[in-house]
Amino acid sequence: MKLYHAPGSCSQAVHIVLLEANLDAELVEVDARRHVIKGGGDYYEITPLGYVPLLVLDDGTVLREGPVIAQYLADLKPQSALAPAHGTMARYRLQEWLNFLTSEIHKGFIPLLYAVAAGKYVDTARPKLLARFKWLDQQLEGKRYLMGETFTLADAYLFALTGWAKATWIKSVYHADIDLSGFENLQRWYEGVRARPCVQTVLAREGLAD
Ligand SMILES: N[C@@H](CCC(=O)N[C@@H](CS)C(=O)NCC(=O)O)C(=O)O
Repeated sequence: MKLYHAPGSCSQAVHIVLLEANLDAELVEVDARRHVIKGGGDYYEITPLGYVPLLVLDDGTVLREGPVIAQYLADLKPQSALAPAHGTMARYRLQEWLNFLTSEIHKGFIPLLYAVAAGKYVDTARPKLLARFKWLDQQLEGKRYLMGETFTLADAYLFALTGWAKATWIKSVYHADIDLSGFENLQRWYEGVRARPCVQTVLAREGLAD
């Protein structure tokens, strides 16, 4: 398998899932802003959509969309418990989280990340995103992870996205300018995920360790 990814982007979630599931894949780094492959090559030749993550299986099958790639990987190793079994209510709960994260948080960040180009839209986008994070903070009350005691790929996804609000590299490149420090459950959860050995390894590999 080959995973096209960009450090610190949403593909970080898939990178975490790979390690948590103890799976091997060749990592191919992409500059997602310039759409070039590290070491040379036009990323648009790999995918006309131009975005990461992208998984290419050994038989050439291409799988796209982070939440789907993450589920595919988790299902290769059910014993990792990164995704509950298909057909169970818990699986639907996981998909509920993934859809929320992708549409409400991931894409909710976009106007902030591209604030200069977004103009006034950022004034409505920021409170909306903050409201979503506030709700997330409430959901994490008394819980170790999003789905309870077990770390799932929803945690990996939220971790990558929450990093966008915290990371100074984001502030220097984009203008996210969103303060999550008041959300205590979210902060506790974030530190708990960050301390996981696989997450530490991913952050180090992506050049984002403290
Ligand atoms: N719907 C896609 C969106 C992926 C996405 O937005 N990737 C960003 C990085 S977080 C990217 O590669 N952006 C470059 C671009 O859109 O040109 C998914 O969920 O996998």
